[in-house]
Amino acid sequence: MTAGIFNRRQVLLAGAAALAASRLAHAHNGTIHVSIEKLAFQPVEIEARVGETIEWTNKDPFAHTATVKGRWEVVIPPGKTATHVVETGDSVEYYCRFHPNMKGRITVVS
Ligand SMILES: [Cu+2]
Repeated sequence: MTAGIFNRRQVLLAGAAALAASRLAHAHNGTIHVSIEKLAFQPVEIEARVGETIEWTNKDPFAHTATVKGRWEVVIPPGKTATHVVETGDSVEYYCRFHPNMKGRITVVS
């Protein structure tokens, strides 16, 4: 009987985890993590609040950027992290200046 309840809880937890994973990435402790690997931002789309920090981790052996033309640019050296604090008006698409096919999107939510 106890085992049955435990199993049901496991199933519920697995379901909740799957649901969470399917939604847009969201902040933990005010920092949103985006990894860069094999010439791609992961996740591609993030939601952020003004004042939260986006932290990119570059797992590739060469530099990337997160660039919003005419606004800001973050250079992320190979194997390193770099951050940007979300500002009003940061609902933008960004790209890598060195690899313009690399694209990401930030949506500012309140
Ligand atoms: Cu790049």
